[in-house]
Amino acid sequence: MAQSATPIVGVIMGSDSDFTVMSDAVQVLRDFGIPHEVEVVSAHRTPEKMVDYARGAAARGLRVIIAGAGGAAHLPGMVASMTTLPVVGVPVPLAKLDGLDSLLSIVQMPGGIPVATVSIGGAKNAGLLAARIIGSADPELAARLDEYARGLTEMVEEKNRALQA
Ligand code: RP5
Repeated sequence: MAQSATPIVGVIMGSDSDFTVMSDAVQVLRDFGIPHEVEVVSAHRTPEKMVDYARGAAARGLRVIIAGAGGAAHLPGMVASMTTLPVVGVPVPLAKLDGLDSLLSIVQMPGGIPVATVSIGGAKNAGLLAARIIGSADPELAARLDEYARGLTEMVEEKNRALQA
């Protein structure tokens, strides 16, 4: 899958200041060659853009949305309320409460509107979860995700061999 192809994963965040965290998700999508787009969409500062983005996402070809925000992190949940695409939420840690506020704002969704919430600052896993969702209907990508998992196993074994040397 080429980067120039139509994006199938949307990475959105409440502020450009979130990109230091969210870039980990983007890196995973790049590494797996998954066409994606990156955009600042704020639930509070650009509410109408958020509505348009969420409502238009599926029709534009997106299959997964990764949404990151910090503090009063309403973006993932609000987007999930306006699309049936899977939404992966990333709690971005801010200085004051270390991301606990972001986590609770994203994870405590009411029944009926799911957001798959990763750990505080866990944008890498958000990228991998999006890849797994896409990979569930893409055997070639699924094979590369298997290979990635085998690489993690091998890395641990190498460390064990080094410990025993
Ligand atoms: C949230 O407010 C954003 O997601 C960001 O994490 C936080 C702070 O935004 P800035 O003041 O850095 O733009 O909506």
